[in-house]
Parts: sequence; C-alpha cells; structure tokens
Amino acid sequence: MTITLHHLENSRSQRILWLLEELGVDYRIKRYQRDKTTSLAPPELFKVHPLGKSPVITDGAITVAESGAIIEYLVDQYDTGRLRPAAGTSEHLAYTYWLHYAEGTFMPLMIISLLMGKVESAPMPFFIKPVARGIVSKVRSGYLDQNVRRNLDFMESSLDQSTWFCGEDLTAADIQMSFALEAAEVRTNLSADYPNLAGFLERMRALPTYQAALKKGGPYQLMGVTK
Ligand SMILES: N[C@@H](CCC(=O)N[C@@H](CS)C(=O)NCC(=O)O)C(=O)O
Repeated sequence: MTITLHHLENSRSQRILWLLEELGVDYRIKRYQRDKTTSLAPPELFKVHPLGKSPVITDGAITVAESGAIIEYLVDQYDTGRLRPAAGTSEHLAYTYWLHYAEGTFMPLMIISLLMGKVESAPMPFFIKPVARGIVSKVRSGYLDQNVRRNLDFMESSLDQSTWFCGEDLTAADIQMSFALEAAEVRTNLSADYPNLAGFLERMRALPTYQAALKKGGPYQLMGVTK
C-alpha cells in the first residue's frame, strides 16, 4: 500500500509531512491549491473526504482525516515505538493530552483570531466599519486576548523542565503541536515573550526531518509569513 498525503498548500498538512519524514515511510504527495480569493480548499478535496479539509491521507482503501486521527493511525501502523511513549506512563498521558489540546483548545483560538483580523480588514461601507471594529474589539478584549495569553503562558511553563512536550524525546504530539506554535508565532512576539516556545520552534526547524518535509511540501507561508 502506498500512503498518499492530500496536501493543501500552507496548511496543517505540513505537520503530517513532517511525521511521514520522521517515520521514514514511502509516501506520495497530491497537491492542492487554495482559492486565491477565499483561501478555501479546492472542490477536488471533497472527492477525498466529505469535509474537504486538509490534512487527509489515503492508505490503500483506507481514508483518514483530522490531524490527530491521522497521527494516531500512522503511529499505530508504522512507528517502531519511538514517537509515542509506552502506555501507562506519565509521558503517554502527556502525549494524549497535547495531541488533543492542539486542535481541541488552542487552534480554535487561532481561528477566532484569524477571523477577527479578516472582519477588521474586510471591505465594507464606511458607516459599518466602526460597528464591525467595535464588535471585534469586544471579542478581543472580553474573550480572545486573555485566553490566548493564558494558553501561551501555560504552554511556555510546560516547557520549563523539558525539551519537548512529553519529556526529553520528540513524540508525535510535538509534531501535532508544531502547527499550533507556528500559528501563534505569526500573531505574537514569541521570541521576546515566550522563550521556551521560541526554543521549541528553533529546535524543530533544526531537525533534518522537518527540513526534508519543508523541501517536499514546497513554499510554506503561514498566514502571511514565509517559512
Ligand atoms: N481539526 C482539523 C482542521 C482541518 C482544517 O481546518 N484544515 C484547513 C487547513 S489548515 C483547511 O482545510 N482549510 C481549507 C478550508 O477550510 O477550505 C485537523 O486538524 O485536521
């Protein structure tokens, strides 16, 4: 069976590419471009999975969507015990936590932030602008900013004592967290305010497998920043 990664440009799919490189398995990449105006995925992705999102993989007759599920599937099938800590250990509990946290808690905040930015910059009649800006400002001050800060503080302190999120060894949960931190990096001053998180990104970018994934994936421009 050959694994196919259905790879949408500038997307979470980059983390699966990195995982595939870490696993050292054979795979092929099918590329998809975002719509130039809306940034949405093209209709061809709906032929792979009904939600039309990326990442999604096919492995023979099997189709798996959702980053966390794809990671679990690939680790189950192809890892040799390196990228997921042994069941029953505290590292495994941390692994499960961060694997779910990235998409369950942190990424929704990044999406709200992205959408608020889009509302602020959307073309609209001049008399609507103050209303739209007022709503965005309320969402930011009443909910978003404090939650983003609390989560960044929490992630930062979680890396006080360890190199990676589950200890001294890189796990697939770190790969899941990579996109969350890359998304945070474009909206906050990570290197000044969150040295542990900036250090994580630096260590990750120095890994040959991360670099190989970047090379295979092509230009990677995350919400305005070229990597
Ligand atoms: N929680 C999902 C999110 C999938 C998702 O929203 N992917 C984005 C790319 S980062 C996408 O496909 N966007 C294009 C669209 O919504 O049309 C996962 O982690 O797989």
